[in-house]
Amino acid sequence: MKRKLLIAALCGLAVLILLVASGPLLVRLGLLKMVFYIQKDEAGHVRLVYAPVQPASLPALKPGVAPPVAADALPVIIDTDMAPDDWMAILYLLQRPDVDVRAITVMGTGEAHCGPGVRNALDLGVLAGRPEIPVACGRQTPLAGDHAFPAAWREGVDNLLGLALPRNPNPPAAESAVELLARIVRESPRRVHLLALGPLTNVAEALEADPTFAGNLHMITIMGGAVSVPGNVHLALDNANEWAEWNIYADPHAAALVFASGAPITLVPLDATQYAPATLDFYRRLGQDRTTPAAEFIYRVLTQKESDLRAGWYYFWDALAAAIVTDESLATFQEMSLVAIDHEGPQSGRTAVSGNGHPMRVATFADQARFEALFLDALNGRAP
Ligand code: AGV
Ligand code: CA
Repeated sequence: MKRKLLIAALCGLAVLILLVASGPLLVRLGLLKMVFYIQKDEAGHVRLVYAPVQPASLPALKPGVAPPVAADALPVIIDTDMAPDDWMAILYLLQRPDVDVRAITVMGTGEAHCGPGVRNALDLGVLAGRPEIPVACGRQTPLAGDHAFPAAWREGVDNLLGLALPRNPNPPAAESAVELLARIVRESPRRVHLLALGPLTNVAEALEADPTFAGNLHMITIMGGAVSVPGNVHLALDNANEWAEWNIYADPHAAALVFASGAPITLVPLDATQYAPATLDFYRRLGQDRTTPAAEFIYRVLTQKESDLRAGWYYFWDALAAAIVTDESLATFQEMSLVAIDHEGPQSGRTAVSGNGHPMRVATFADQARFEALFLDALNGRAP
């Protein structure tokens, strides 16, 4: 009996090894689009996954053509940590004729590291026909504390989930992210809308460095926080912090400074983004409707994320915040007085309602169907 079990186990192991070992070869031969491989999951545990690989046979993406920027377009700076849904938010805004993206700033405290994050942002500019948009990076450590994103996530976004973009020949901006933010806001004849899609390290530093910065902004729209719903760091970390959302958690002191700055703030927390899950249905519709390099690239991104879509734990967090910048009627808002808890402890990074808080506009609901329609149209270059 014991012997039979042993033989069965050995056979199972042999089949497993064969599958893992032969996968890359079969993919190269074009015989396999899915492959078993060993991956670290969100908590850093090693697991065996069956997932699509970037087929070497995927055709290279061509540079896209930008829509002409309207004369009265909204000037926007995107401050981003260059995660996959940040790519979606960036491409959404670059494809909208009513938005003029003036700069992209990357913080070194989010999901991407500075080098790959800046490279990928420059290359997204090519994909959307805007290779001249300046891109700069900021500091690599939070203003306080040491909360970092999981290494496995950082590796995945740094290498574009194994995908490729057309190369941008332009170098990164000569300025730092904070210098670029401050200069664009100072020089803009119209007040700039700042869209913050990662930890608030750069935004806090710009507010500190330039006392005129807050007053010259039209609005800071922040994807971050969780007010009346659980946070999301506990889903990936084995900690008991059920309150914090990643972007606030990764640099809580920066968030506290931004909240207290007096700048006009629209917060798009998990309360609102829970209404924008990345669904298989949307993925399939995009599959039937992808006529631009930007739409094709996001289709490839979602293909790499297909198992996350099936599991229901991927959201269009940042793309929703970007869409709200262009069309406020997508969301329902409430005025709230909030603090970002920035001391170390089980609630570090929480965004809480408080009598000592700072007034801001908080999105608490989003219209999923209208968001998806706007997103699909913009990716395909169909003007609103
Ligand atoms: O908390 C949402 C923020 C967004 O800016 N990011 C992802 C978006 O870019 C962090 C995050 C939370 N859950 C994640 C995240 C997950 N499961 N995978 C990757 N990033
Ligand atoms: Ca982000």
